[in-house]
Amino acid sequence: MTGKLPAVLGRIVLPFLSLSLGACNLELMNPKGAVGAQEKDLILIALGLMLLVVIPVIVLTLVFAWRYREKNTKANYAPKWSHSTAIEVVVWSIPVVIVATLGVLIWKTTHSLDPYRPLESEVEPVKVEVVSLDWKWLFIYPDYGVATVNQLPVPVGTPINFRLTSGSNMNSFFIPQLGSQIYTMAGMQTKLHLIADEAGTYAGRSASFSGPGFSDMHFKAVAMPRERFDAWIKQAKTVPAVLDKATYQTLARPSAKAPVATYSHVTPGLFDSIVHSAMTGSMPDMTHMPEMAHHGAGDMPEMARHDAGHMPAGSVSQRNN
Ligand SMILES: [Cu+2]
Repeated sequence: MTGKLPAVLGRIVLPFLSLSLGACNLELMNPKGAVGAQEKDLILIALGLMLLVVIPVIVLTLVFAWRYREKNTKANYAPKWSHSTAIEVVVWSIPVVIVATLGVLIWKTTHSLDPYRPLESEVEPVKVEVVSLDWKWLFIYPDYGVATVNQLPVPVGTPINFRLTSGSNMNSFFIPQLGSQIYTMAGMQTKLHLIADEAGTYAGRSASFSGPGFSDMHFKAVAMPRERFDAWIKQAKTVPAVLDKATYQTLARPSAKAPVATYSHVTPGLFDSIVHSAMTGSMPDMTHMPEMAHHGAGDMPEMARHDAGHMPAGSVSQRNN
């Protein structure tokens, strides 16, 4: 019995640990965009600061255990010892300095890496509207009127301004190599700003369990040079499939392992109507919700309701930059 336990632990825990660590570290430690790179630095700095405590504690534990072992007659024997100002100073001041440093660092980066904060760039951003569905990702490019499922082509070196919502369960949108993850929730809108600095294909996933099809809820973010992106848009506009209300409702039905798809035309305002439909329980007209209907969702926070983009352009752009 006792002999079996470590073997079982080894068989279950070790592969799991190496898998999870391997999967996370490789991607998080190998960022391909400015946001991801800053987050990598932040992780490493925070890790280093905490190791300033952890490593001495581990080393000193071993040193003390060895030095004050029973058989060592050379070590001081001090049964009455109770206080050392020097030790108190070290034990308190180092953690205070570390906590203060971490505090300042986190305060600053919480603001500089705020997912809602638009990225500074000379390049005009590309807008993408993300809808998490059971169990697939829908990406709408409102400026181009095209949409994709489970594939996210983006131009390199261009800020991507995401607006995100969910057509059903709560999910978490995450492209580890590009940076911050953010939640998607039905009836609400979240925002995220990312950039890819290198061309390549990056894994995207939901980082929030959302049901039986969740394990296959992957997508690929494909960062490509601007010319190739423009060519892709041109090509996408020739695809026969269109994303209208009926197509969306079919797409929104639960299904696992949804294949990559492209739609050449998206009904304008689809994203906003998906946000609103979660509040009213029905799929409204694509144009605009009657004021009664969505203002009747009394339990929604004011920001969330009015962040949905149907406000007069001036007031929205002022608040949202
Ligand atoms: Cu409103």
